[in-house]
Amino acid sequence: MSKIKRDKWEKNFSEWYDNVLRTGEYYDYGRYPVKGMGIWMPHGFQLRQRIIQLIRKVLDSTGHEEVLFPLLIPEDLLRREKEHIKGFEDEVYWVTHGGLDPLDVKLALRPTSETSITFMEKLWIKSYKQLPRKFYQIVSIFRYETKATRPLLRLREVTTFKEAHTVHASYEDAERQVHEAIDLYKEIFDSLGIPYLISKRPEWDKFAGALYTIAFDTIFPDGRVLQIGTVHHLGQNFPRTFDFKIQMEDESLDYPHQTSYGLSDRVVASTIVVHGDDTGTTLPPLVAPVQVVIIPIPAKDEDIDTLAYAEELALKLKARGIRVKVDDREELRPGAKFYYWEYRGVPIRIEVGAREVREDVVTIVRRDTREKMKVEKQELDAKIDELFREIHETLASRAWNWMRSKILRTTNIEEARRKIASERGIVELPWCGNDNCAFKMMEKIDAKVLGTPYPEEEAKGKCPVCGKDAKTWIRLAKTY
Ligand code: P5A
Ligand code: ZN
Repeated sequence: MSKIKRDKWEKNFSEWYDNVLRTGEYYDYGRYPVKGMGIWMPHGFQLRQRIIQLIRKVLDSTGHEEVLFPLLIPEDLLRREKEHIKGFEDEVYWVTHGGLDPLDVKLALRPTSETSITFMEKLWIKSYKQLPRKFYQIVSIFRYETKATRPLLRLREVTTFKEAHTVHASYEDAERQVHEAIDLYKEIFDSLGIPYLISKRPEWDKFAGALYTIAFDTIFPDGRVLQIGTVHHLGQNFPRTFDFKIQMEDESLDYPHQTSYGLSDRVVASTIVVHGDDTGTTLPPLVAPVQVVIIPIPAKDEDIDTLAYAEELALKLKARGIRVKVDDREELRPGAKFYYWEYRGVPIRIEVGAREVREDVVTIVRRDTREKMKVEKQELDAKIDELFREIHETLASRAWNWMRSKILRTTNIEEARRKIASERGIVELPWCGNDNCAFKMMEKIDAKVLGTPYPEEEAKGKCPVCGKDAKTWIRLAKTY
């Protein structure tokens, strides 16, 4: 049924990715003279903007309050929580001068904002009666990443960092917030048709300063795993080091509990990538900057004005709030226009030629399946609504099926090793819960531990390293 090819997408992903970002005018990377930093180009910027809108809508409607903190964090604040700074020490950019004067206190470009936000929360929040409180901001953060940088995937300036920070009177309430955050992230990823696997990260890979970390991962076409979002239970760690105490219900003074959770440019990248194919991508209609493109095919018969017909259609669609564009460029042939909009992921193309005008119909081509259909003009509105829904469903289920096909459950370490070596993806093995067994698996399979399924999932069988009864599954993969 599908005329979609995904050979380059799957076998030559790296090249495919760079090509789509550039040809589709999403993100210009590798040419600006600072490593790890790129430029959002107009089309990419529009997509990013719509994804931000979606994130805002989800957070605003669940009691999150948007704020905006300074970019700079004084050194002593950033250093207070010892585990936190240990985790970020190598990644911080420092501002050391104002003009020619050396600064008394070095200032960090925020790598994340737990410290600056906790500092202010202490001034704002005095009592359990003010809790819970949920803040978020969408800002640039800076991390001097030492692993190989990749456009949108590993940046040194993360420009679309959505960070949420919440405060609670009890451990349990913070844990409830972790669950809410997971549900909200599911909603966001589902709205974008991005498939995910949720794992509790192992102790040695949790966020610096957290009690535990729950992560969302997706699988990229090359079989490598990308972490696309994380939710952390921070416990009382930051309040303790900031001496941030509040009045509790039983009149005592105690430290509140926190959570934080974050998304980044990786969400925009994943939206482009998971719905990709050999001639670009299909963007989910919800966030596609252009949802319908109309291409007039010049008619030989001079009495027939395909452009006027196209513009009339566009006006009607626009009036219904649809993001529509008529490609009336004279210098490009229709074929070149098709190609141009395919890279930009436009979900629906309408072709208008002499026949369409004469018969009062339109020809519609779905970007996700390339299926072509003829529709009566007066049925166009209903057809577009139906197609938007169908395209979203088709994209999401294709992406989920593809990801599921890359996950292998096995009790055999050698089989897991072969699978990772030949096509990567994710392997799941029974695990006794002992860290040393996990390290052995990493070594033998030559992959990284992602963690254990969340919510917890019991595994039957034996740990293939020590032979003891397995408690749960453990996931391993090659990661970005
Ligand atoms: C949660 C928000 C935090 O920083 N503090 C505030 C917490 N968590 S995190 O896991 O370190 O980052 C959140 C998500 O951001 C993405 N990410 C990146 N994206 C692109 N380039 C980077 N260099 C980068 N670093 C982190 C990941 O998706 C991560 O889950
Ligand atoms: Zn074991």
